[in-house]
Amino acid sequence: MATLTKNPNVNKWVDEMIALTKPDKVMWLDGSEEQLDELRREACETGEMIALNPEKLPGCLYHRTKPNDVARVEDRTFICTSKKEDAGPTNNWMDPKEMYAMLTPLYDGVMKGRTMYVIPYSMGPIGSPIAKVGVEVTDSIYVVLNMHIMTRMGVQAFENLGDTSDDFVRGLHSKADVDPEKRYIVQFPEDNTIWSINSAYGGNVLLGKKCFALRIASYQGKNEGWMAEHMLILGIEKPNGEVKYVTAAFPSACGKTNLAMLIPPEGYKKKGYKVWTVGDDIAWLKPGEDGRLYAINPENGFFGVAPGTNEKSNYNALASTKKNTIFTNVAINNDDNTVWWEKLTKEPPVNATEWKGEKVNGVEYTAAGNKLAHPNSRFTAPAENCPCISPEFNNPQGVPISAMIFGGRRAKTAPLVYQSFNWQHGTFVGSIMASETTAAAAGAVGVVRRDPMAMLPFCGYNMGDYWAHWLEMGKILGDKAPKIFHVNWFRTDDEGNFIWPGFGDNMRVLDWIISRCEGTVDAVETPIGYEPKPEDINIEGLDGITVDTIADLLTVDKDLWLEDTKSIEEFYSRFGDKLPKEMAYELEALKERLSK
Ligand code: GTP
Ligand code: SPV
Ligand code: MN
Repeated sequence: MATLTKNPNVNKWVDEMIALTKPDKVMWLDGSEEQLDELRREACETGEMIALNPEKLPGCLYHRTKPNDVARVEDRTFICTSKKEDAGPTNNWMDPKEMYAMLTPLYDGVMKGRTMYVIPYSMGPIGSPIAKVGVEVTDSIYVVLNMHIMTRMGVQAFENLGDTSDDFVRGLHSKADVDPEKRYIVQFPEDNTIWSINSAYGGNVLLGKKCFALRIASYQGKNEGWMAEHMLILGIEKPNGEVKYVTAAFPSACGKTNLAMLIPPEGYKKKGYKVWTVGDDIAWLKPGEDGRLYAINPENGFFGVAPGTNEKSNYNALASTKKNTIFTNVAINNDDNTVWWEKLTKEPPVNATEWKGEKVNGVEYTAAGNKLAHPNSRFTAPAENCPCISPEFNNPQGVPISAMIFGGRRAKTAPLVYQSFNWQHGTFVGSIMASETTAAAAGAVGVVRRDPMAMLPFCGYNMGDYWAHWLEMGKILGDKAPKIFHVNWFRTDDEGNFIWPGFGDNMRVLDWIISRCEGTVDAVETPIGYEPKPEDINIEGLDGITVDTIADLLTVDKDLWLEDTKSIEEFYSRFGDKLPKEMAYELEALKERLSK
């Protein structure tokens, strides 16, 4: 099939990829429904995908990946820059020449007997000055159908690129044999190139997402004066109709999608508050003409964690999955050919197929302690399905950001919310983030690790240089910079139960954050930052939560924090002279305030 673009840079690169992987056929994705339907039909015929109940879940497809291929693989993810120090101590590194030499034989002829799909896509609204173009070649229909939901895919992306530009990200993916021993997810930031092989799962293969929109884009942002962050974007509409936008960076599976689609508690709804979703995972941020920081969501859909999502916990996310959605590694309810996952409903289906494909009695199976859906099972849902999608979602200019929020899962240390003293201190607050690990990446779950700005697995260059870039952006933005906050929804009591109700009630914390941005509420100065007075968190209509509970959620245990500073110091020491002196200064200042 003929190429879709005159751009010689694209055509030359695709020809090279064809010569390397030797597919039987090449198909350029123009984005038409006709073409996509042909692929859906083919995938259902071969069993790669399963069509779900057309009445209850119209246009929805099911897919299961190999049990060895269910999450991102951080130990097999590389940043290949010519100098090792440019990747930094938190990334796996290999010399680009060596990496290309090692991977080339794995790709040689890998698409023999297969079709190569060439996917042009835009990250960000077509025509946005912040958007960028990528081209992914892949041998997986699953990837094509997911990229269709997650990005603006098709010929219009080439129109955005133009006939001569070389500014596109080159993504080469092959599922190959899905061999975990030969699985590599490799970024070459200096070449605008991503090579991914032997996986067919999510963040490893939808190359527009973590590989481009965070790893490559963070590197581009440093060089071009903007930021690519692992952040949701939401708008809070006040009763007077004014909308304030905030971003929030939480590590994987720590509540971004939930916060982005939050439904305010009754009391707030009655007053006229609304929440609008702009993005649930990634934000690209750039100073606008008025000097403020503007954000776009480079994605066009949600690749969300399924388990735990239900009518009550996240109504809007669930509603987004009711049509034209792809489900990966959830369970099937065989009574009506729909899907199920843990906590979707109280009772699991009796007549179920668990995520690996075995037919089981769902009630007995879960009673024995098994999970029907994989903990990192996901839905890929079009953003346009979301009942609270922001009217600004496609605004090419993005939305102006008032506050940036960091957060993680901490059982004890971090309080419910605090505000940084200023941008530099806020950068420090982001840099010392820590969180318990989740099922979103392969490896142990529940281990506390440092995860600066929720970017540990996603920063495409030296994290020390990344902090320097944050400081630099603060200088450019000056007094127009967003205010920086930190939250923790996950403090537990002595029995290990979450104290804060979370979810929709997080609106109460957002309310305080917005009031701080507007300068309409006071705060208490603590060694770690400004905290609310307990009575300033609105608890109206909350069962079992008193002002004392809030006070408890806001305590700063100085001994625990001093203990924590030791681990920060150890973490910082890995960066050597790449650690900005401002960060070292902030750490010393924190220690001093805690010791007083
Ligand atoms: P990625 O897509 O991996 O980046 O995850 P995410 O950050 O979007 O996380 P998501 O919103 O999907 O939430 C992950 C898990 O956290 C789910 O099991 C939620 O039920 C749980 N969660 C989200 N918000 C809250 C909250 O406010 N309180 C509590 N206790 N749990 C929450
Ligand atoms: C994450 O792990 O942060 C995700 C899922 O959003 S993945 O696309 O697999 O990276
Ligand atoms: Mn994510």
